[in-house]
Amino acid sequence: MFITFEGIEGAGKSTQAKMLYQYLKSQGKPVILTKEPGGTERGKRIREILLSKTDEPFPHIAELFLYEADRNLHINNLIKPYLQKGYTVISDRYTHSTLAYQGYARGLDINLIQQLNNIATEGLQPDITFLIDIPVEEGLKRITRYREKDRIEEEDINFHHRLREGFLKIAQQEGDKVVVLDGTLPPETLFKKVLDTLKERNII
Ligand code: Z5A
Repeated sequence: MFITFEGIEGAGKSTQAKMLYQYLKSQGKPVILTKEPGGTERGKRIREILLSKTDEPFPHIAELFLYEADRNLHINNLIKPYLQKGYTVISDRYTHSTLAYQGYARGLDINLIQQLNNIATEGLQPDITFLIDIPVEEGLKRITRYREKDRIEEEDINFHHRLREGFLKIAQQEGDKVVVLDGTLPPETLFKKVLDTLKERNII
């Protein structure tokens, strides 16, 4: 099974992804936790290019291609091989992030991104996606509490509002493939909802 977590910065998706990984591991299930960008060796180098700050302009198309290149490495060198070995793969971010960040927030063409997502993933879609939704101000407050903002997090507040709205729109369009959860709930309450959903759908 392939499970992805999505959301704006500070939503708490990494926390939920880790909790699920630890839970499945404790049950003796074969499971791997990974992330985008940077789930592979080469991907880590791409991540550094994407998130570091320099004075050189970063055209949106160049950024988009790097996320898709990272994804294609991720699919071929990690996700597919582990799925073939019978592992559950949990990814902290995947294609919905590109639609939300590069599409809805940056304003690149949604159809173009969908096409590139299909090429990069070679058609591999998650069995389920959890969108952890949280108000923008709350998410940004959480991240500035524990670390310095990266290049994308420094975008203006309207960027972050477009991002959250974009994620919600994607979830609405994708129906029950994307489960929206309230990220303002305590981590344990949220995690119970994640587990209940996965059990109800016979995913775990
Ligand atoms: N990006 C993109 O533009 N296009 C793409 O296609 C892809 C990605 C794949 C990756 O950053 C960046 O790349 C990201 C999108 C862009 N944007 N930025 N910047 P990243 O991987 O470094 O960071 P992130 O994915 O944005 O994660 P994050 O900011 O660290 O947030 P999070 O994973 O949602 O949250 P967390 O680490 O679980 O928790 C954040 C804090 O909140 C922490 O102190 C927790 O203890 C606390 N927390 C967590 N859950 C809760 C609850 N439920 N209640 C209260 N407090 C909580």
